[in-house]
Amino acid sequence: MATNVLALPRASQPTGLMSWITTVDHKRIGILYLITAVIFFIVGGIEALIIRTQLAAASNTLVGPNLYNELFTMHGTTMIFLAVMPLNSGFGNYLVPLMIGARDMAFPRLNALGYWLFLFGGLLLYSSFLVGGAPDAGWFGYAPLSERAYSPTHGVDFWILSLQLLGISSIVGSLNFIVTIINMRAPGMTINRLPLLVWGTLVTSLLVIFALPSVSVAMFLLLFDRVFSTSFYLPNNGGDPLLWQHLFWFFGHPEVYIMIMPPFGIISEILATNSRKPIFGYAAMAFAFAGISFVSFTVWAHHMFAVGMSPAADAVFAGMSFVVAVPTGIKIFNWLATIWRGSLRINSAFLFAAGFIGQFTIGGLSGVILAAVPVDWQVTDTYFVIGHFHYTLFAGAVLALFAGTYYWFPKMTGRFLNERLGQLHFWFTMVGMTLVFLIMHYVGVLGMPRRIYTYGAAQGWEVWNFIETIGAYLVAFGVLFFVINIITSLRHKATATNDPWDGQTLEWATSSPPPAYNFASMLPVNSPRPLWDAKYGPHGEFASNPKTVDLSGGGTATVHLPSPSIWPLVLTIGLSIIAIGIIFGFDGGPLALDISGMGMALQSLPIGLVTGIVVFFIGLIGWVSQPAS
Ligand code: HEM
Ligand SMILES: [Cu+2]
Repeated sequence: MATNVLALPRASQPTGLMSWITTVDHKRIGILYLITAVIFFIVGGIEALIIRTQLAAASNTLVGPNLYNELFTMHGTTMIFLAVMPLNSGFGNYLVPLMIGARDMAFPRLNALGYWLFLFGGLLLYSSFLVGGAPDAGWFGYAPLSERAYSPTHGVDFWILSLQLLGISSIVGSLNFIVTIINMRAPGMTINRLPLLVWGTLVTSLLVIFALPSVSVAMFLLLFDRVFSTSFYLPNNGGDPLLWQHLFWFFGHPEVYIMIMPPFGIISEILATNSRKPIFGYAAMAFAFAGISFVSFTVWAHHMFAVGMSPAADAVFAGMSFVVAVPTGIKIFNWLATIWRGSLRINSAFLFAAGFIGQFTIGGLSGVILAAVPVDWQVTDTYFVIGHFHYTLFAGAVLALFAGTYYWFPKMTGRFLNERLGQLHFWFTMVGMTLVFLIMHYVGVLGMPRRIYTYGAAQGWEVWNFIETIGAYLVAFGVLFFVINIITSLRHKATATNDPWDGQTLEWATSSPPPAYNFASMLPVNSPRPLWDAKYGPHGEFASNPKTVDLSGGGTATVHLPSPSIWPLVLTIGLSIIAIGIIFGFDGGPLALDISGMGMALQSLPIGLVTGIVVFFIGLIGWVSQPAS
């Protein structure tokens, strides 16, 4: 990283909107990720509310079966790929370089590319609503349901191609995190001193690299089936639907850990600081991250017990699924031990983190129940499963991400979020989510299948569904308080100091918000808590008279920073046009130019695809010919 003292001339720096469009600053990119992902979270939440409103009464007619299929598919896809994963990327981008004492990510432009691909992937997915229908085959898109014959609109094509864009986004983001964490740490910040959020991000990035290609391949094969009439998954022509399921879940199971490990890291940071103790069992926590990720590659077929695998396969996948509980349990006990006898600061961040431990544990336990093959046979595809995974994803990932927002908002904006609104948000969320998701387990055991748009009064599910829907609205009110809180707090005066929570890690050693170059100087790093060591001494010797630390240089340092770039956006636009060109460029689609009269072997030219490739190469050439800084 360049540390020569050389500031860019002010005039060449874009300002206003342009400065955001061309930014390569990891903090700004992190904030773009966070804002965009919160908007998608709200959209996915509105879809959930429509689903829940439809199911509130028996034989309801608010939405019909087709729209219902689109709604749950879009809800699931949105929450996973457009809300939780990018929220993790947002926190990671903002915090990882600060926590390891770096000036930026290793590849700042690649970082911007990751954000633009995320935004355009999301927009592409949602544009399907406007042109003929959204995807409707569920978030795991089982073939042959997702084949052209059973899902004839372009919805699934949009789904495939936007997920490919999002996939590239995740891969480049993960490579960037891995290289940054391996190569850019401050002197003394060895692997066994990394803050746990950095550990969580590192492990998640490795999972993305190993798991995502599987689903990318699966989706290309499905695209070939749909666009070029191959038959990878069509049994009539010798294809195999189970191939899809294996390729999908080889990604799909690690995906749940991809979503949950950065939140594990967030929780660890918050509980330690707010208990005014070091995290309990640091090494065990780090090993548990590694253990969970390894085991997560050996359990994918627990999503497929009902397809009729051999008893031996069932037994192995069930056994390995039980094993996941061991490292996860280690984490839960270590979090409890961290709080134990701490001098607790009970604020919104702490409440959400503590709520996470309790609720996530319930999700983990129902997971162990589901791993028992005969139980799974009974409740597979019922609301029991929906209840289980919302306990891990909502009670897990989302609660932790709320906690992280309350905790790091002062660092990112210089402003505190309001505590009263925060606690209202917390209680509405806790009560609401328990009503929705706990009751789901019960109606599931009563036999209510997932993905049904209505049910008869004689089933006896109505009262439970009604209560669930009330719960969903409580959660929505909680989110409303959260959004109001963010908007009103941004209008208040900036009162946050560098280190409002007496933090342990380096992000609290610079100003709030940090200067563009993060740090003007660096602390020696001799433990996972370099800031505590600096304030209190390695053995707490200055505890009664802590030293103050400010590494920001008061905004006076001049540091050579990477120059802004428009090319990541251009490259993304090219890839998006390619995607649209593929969807509409074949089978006589509107973007297929008829050239049959020109006497060439080719009958039609996919002009969208060709245009996209041209734009993509313009972007690429611009990118490589712009100097790195
Ligand atoms: C207020 C919060 C939420 C509510 C009320 C809610 C409600 C629901 C309901 C009722 C279904 C079942 C639809 C059906 O099978 O007919 C569902 C499915 C699903 N939800 Fe949520 N959800 C919420 C938040 C989340 C979050 C945060 C995530 C992920 C991070 C998520 C991921 C999913 C997924 C993956 C499905 C499965 C979709 C499918 O079957 O293809 N949900 N949700
Ligand atoms: Cu799984």
